[in-house]
Amino acid sequence: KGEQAYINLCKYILQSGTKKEDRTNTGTYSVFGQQMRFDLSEGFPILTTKKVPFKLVASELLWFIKGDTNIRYLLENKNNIWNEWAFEKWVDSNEYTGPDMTNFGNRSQQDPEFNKLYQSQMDLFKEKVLTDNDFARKFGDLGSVYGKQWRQWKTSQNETIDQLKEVIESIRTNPDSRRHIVSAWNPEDIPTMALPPCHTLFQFYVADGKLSCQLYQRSADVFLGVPFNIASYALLTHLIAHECNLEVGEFVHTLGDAHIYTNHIEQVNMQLGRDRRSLPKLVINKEKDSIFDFELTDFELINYNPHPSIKAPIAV
Ligand code: DHF
Ligand code: TMP
Repeated sequence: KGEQAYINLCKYILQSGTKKEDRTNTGTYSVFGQQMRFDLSEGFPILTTKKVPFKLVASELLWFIKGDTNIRYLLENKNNIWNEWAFEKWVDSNEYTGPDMTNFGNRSQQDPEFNKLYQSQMDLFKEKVLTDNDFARKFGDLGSVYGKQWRQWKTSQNETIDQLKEVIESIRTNPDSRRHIVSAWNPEDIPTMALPPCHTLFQFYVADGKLSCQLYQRSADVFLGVPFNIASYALLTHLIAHECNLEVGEFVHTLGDAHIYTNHIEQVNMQLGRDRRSLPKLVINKEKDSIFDFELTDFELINYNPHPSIKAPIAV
């Protein structure tokens, strides 16, 4: 349970995972079908064996909740976690006239000269997304990703479905329902997405006055993505419980392809050598109740004293 489940998963993948090639040409150790459980009443389940940047988790979640799919909002909040996938669309387009950026993810890790070029193009890209509205509209947008599907799922009748609003309404009015589901997986829209959704579908469950959430994540970068995903869905569950006057129950994290990239192994081993610490508490501004009104300053983690962060390259 809890962070120990995460640690056990890492050990299990390193010991028993299949060596498996992947889309990014990085290589992984991978297992299929795993589940971790986090009791949210025991404290906020952010990892303590490495520092996870909570503010970045929170601004990404607020971005989903707003229904936004453009990285401009993230950049305005100094959040760079989605840059590569927007940048890729730009450098692959015929409007891009700079140096060749083919395969920039791998090359920037292997070739220091290229990395300098890449960093300067990335800085230029960020500047343009932040200051040029037309450019941002064209290249800052990741397509019909999470925010779009959660808030404005397009129907065949050209109407939209606000899945997030509806699920909150159904939790409030019909807590026993077994249909509290939000899906980001929209087969028709997959071709328009910079990255098909990794956190694919989630379901809420109410029992004994407590709200639980289960996520099905089809693909899980266990070192970089998963610590964010755990904290993000824990935060989402807290916010919805707050709005629905429920206590928090469990976050159940179910993983499809759960993998550790071969260039993260050293980092994972370092993390496995550390002891767990006590969990922080999440404090939410009591004056607000709608999930759609929250801002970054409305929640805070107290007593989060993790081991230092551990850097690792992300597979693009
Ligand atoms: N691709 C891959 N290969 N793995 C991912 O986890 C992933 N996640 C995405 C988009 N594409 C992805 C969105 N979420 C980081 C964390 C989550 C995330 C993207 C990136 C990340 O790099 N985290 C660093 C700190 C980043 C920072 O401080 O700016 C970390 O050490 O946790
Ligand atoms: P894929 O589309 O080929 O599965 O690649 C997506 C990669 O990103 C994969 O390593 C999983 C990882 N990922 C997460 O772990 N969590 C996330 O939230 C996101 C967006 C991606």
